[in-house]
Amino acid sequence: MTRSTTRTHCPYCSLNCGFDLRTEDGVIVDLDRWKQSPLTQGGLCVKGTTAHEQVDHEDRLRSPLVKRNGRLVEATWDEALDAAAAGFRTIAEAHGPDANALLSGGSLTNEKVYLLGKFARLAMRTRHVDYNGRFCMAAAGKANMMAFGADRMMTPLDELRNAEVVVVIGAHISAAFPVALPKYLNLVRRTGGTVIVVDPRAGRFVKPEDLHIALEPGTDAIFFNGLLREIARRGYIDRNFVNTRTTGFEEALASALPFDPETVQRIADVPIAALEQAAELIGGTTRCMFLHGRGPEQQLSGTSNVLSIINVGLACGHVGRPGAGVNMLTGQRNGQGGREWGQRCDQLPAGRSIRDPKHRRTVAARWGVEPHDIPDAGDSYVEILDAAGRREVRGLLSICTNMAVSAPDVRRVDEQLASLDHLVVVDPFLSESARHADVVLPGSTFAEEAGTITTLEGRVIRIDQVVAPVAGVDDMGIIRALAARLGAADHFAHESPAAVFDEMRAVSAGGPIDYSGITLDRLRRDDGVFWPCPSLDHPGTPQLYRERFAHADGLARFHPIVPTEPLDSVDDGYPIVLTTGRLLAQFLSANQTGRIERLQKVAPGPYVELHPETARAYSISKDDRVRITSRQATVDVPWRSNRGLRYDTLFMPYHWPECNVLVSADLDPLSKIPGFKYTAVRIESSRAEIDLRERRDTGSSAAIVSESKK
Ligand SMILES: Nc1nc2c(c(=O)[nH]1)N[C@H]1C(S)=C(S)[C@@H](COP(=O)(O)OP(=O)(O)OC[C@H]3O[C@@H](n4cnc5c(=O)[nH]c(N)nc54)[C@H](O)[C@@H]3O)O[C@H]1N2
Ligand SMILES: Nc1nc2c(c(=O)[nH]1)N[C@H]1C(S)=C(S)[C@@H](COP(=O)(O)OP(=O)(O)OC[C@H]3O[C@@H](n4cnc5c(=O)[nH]c(N)nc54)[C@H](O)[C@@H]3O)O[C@H]1N2
Ligand code: SF4
Ligand SMILES: [Mo]
Repeated sequence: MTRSTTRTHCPYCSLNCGFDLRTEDGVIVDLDRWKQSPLTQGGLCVKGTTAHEQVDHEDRLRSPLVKRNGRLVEATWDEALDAAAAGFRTIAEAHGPDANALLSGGSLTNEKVYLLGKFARLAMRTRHVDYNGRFCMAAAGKANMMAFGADRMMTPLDELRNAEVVVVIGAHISAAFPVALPKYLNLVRRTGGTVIVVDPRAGRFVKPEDLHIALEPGTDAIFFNGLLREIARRGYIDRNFVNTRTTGFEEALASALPFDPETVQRIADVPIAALEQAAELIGGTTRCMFLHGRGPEQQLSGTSNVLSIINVGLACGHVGRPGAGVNMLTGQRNGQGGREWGQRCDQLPAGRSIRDPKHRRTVAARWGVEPHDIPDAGDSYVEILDAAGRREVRGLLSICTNMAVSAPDVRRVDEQLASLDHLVVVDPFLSESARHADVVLPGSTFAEEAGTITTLEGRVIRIDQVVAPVAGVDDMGIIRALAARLGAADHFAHESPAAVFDEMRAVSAGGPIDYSGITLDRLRRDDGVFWPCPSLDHPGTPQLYRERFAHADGLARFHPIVPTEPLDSVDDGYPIVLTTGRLLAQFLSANQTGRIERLQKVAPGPYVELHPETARAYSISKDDRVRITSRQATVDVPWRSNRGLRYDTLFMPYHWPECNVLVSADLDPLSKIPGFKYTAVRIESSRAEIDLRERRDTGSSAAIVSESKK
């Protein structure tokens, strides 16, 4: 028997907890904690301890599938790859290359992200390539680019040790970042510091001694404008920092002046005393760290919401000093690298802009093409699906994303996928989206590939291959095989992920996201390396912006914020806000975690949370189901009581399609992120008999009842 042990990282969230996987004769048999793993030090949540169970799972796709007579049937790799490529070729010939599109994901390694961006531009020759970070980090990334000139967490999380005040804004730490972060918050509390939580719902991580600001959903910019005004009134502006390191303060402050404490109380439902206390705590310390999650970001005003938080951080000078920072919490394991390496519709690799002629020239030279061979910027994720609905996009390659659960207004997504002439899905498991596919190619899991990942902190780490791909070919092999069939083999001749990484380092040299000094050997030796790292002897850059920001003039920018009403706002017909998010035991569309028995037991299917008083007001009793109607649709689900919620707010975990049936596909105009965190709904008790919807064997007892008229 051959035994071996390989060090790797959890495939789910951006904390990237490390562990060792033990194999016997090429099969994973167990997992050992890696006690010194960066950031999380051997910690693992229940998803991590079971992550390896997906690799050899009986549901794994072990053979490609092609649609024949309306049914997906097994095919050989050659048949399936030929059919996949032929579909894209036929569409391009008849309707032009922009009639094909590619959608991908932030769970892919940096190498695959890079190859996919290149594949879209040089093999499919389409403008339309985007990825699921559009649903996730788009608003935070856009705001960080606007304010600071770069898109990366500015302070490594270990600086939380030095923080006196931590402000957690719309991040559900106990479910979404369950390892390391709760410990840091406890440390802050134990050492006499304060945790401020800005969230309409109190997650388990919120403690009685914290200052919990249960604002009305969708009102972050109002609250943070009010906070800026109050901090200025109390004389807490760091004038020296503002004068020497930033521009635009006066305009930002002017935009905040209408938001006096009474106005904030009236619109955002934040008590005047709470606003004053927050202003005193945040303004009165030099060691304050902001951590924001998707709460303020997945809104139609997501970008301005984040900018309003940044305004407060900059005004107090909470940047670049010990225990300080305005930090976004990236979500997927490679949510950071996923937005760096060119799979975004407006971006070339290493954060280079597709619209900047100099960047186009640099990338074209490395790729051995002319700048005009690289297509222009294309559409974002939801816009690509919309174009499919209009039959402007007719072919779609979907790899590592599951829009039939995760995109807003999923019933419309089902129609859009059905109206495609050609859908190719690459996924280790048959997903809801793959049911619409013409060709399904078995994708790889984390254990079947090598490469690099960039964690939420901006730390580049290394993934080693543990076992051979169960279907015989891995994702990179699929990309290469398709490229060859589309006549672009020369651009994808890399022998290994390491060769891809070397090309990426070269493309990044001297650019905004510089990996040129990072080598796989360094990643093996160290705890990872933070970018930018421009040379082999450069130590990497854990802390950004100590002396300058990434804008050409080195200054950060304030932005005036004019809060807007949510488009889908509450009214008499839809008086309650539905907000959505995560459960500890499931990951995103649950296509992986939903197959792991231990996780399914804890979180078997959809439900909605109501405050018990809200349930009483609507005469909903314990065993009733709740019928929820939004302007999109109606669903029927079981409910659970949660005293940590506002009376006028419901929470629904999003891991099952019942949730996004309700959410509209409207977008934040600046970042094109959907408003997953705010849907106006009405509720009633539902005791009616209903048809149960078929869905894996999750034991889901939810039902999608009907479509409501807009
Ligand atoms: N277990 C688990 N962990 C995960 C994931 C998973 O699927 N499962 N996914 C990963 C990914 S991709 C991501 S992006 C992260 C997401 O991490 P989080 O952003 O922490 O996760 P969410 O559950 O979406 O929680 C958002 C929080 O915002 C609050 N909120 C809702 N509306 C508002 C509002 O208007 N304003 C404010 N201030 N708050 C509001 C909600 O009550 C909730 O507490 O998690 C990562 N970690
Ligand atoms: N209502 C609501 N909707 C949301 C959110 C919310 O808070 N509320 N959150 C949004 C957020 S933050 C995100 S990030 C998106 C995520 O939305 P999705 O893009 O749907 O994310 P996943 O469910 O991870 O889908 C990834 C798919 O790729 C497969 N996969 C995983 N790893 C690999 C790999 O290495 N190779 C290949 N080929 N396939 C792989 C998985 O099996 C899965 O089917 O959802 C968003 N949708
Ligand atoms: S899901 Fe996140 S917290 Fe849980 S083990 Fe994996 S990386 Fe760690
Ligand atoms: Mo995400």
